[in-house]
Amino acid sequence: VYSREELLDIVAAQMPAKRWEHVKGVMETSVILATRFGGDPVKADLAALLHDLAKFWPIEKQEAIMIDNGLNPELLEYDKQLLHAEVGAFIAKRDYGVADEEVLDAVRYHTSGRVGMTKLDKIVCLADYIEPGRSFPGVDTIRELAEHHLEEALIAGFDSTITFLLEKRKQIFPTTVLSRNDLIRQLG
Ligand code: DGI
Ligand code: FE
Ligand code: FE
Ligand code: FE
Repeated sequence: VYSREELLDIVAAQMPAKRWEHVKGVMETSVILATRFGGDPVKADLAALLHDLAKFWPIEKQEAIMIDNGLNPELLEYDKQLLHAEVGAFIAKRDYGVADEEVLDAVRYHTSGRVGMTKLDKIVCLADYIEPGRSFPGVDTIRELAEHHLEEALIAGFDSTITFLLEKRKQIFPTTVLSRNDLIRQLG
């Protein structure tokens, strides 16, 4: 089991400096959102620290980890950018000794979301969209929504991803759509 200080160094070593700046932005934003929306800031900080740990690992290595360990085979049919979330949660548990399943789930579902997202899942997924280093069309609208409305902001985040994928003529991972629908259903 590693301390938070040790994990900071370990995670930073897995990625280029620019991506590490993103991770620090997600940590900072996750803690703010947890405080704002009644989440656990300690878990939010840890999940944010871990969320992209495998993002810059070679895709072949990510695929091998998925296959060798029987992780969600459906993911292998879609964009390779989806794998790092599942692989990150697996490595955090197996190699970094992270045992908190709520934290591991927030890492696992930070890209696609899931039906029945926990508050921690929502916080990390939203922070990933709006951390200070992010710039994409519509990000400021999502930031404004995030001042008061966790779910509305997250729906806007998923909408921006789905729009981006449509424009690029990419496949949409069904869970991404199901997560968005589930949030809309919850709001009524
Ligand atoms: O890892 P990050 O870049 O910080 O953000 P992320 O984990 O949310 O990854 C988003 C990337 O995944 C983005 O380039 C779009 C791509 N992607 C491909 N298919 C899907 C998808 N993202 C989502 N949410 N859903 C998909 O179906
Ligand atoms: Fe990610
Ligand atoms: Fe995301
Ligand atoms: Fe990220």
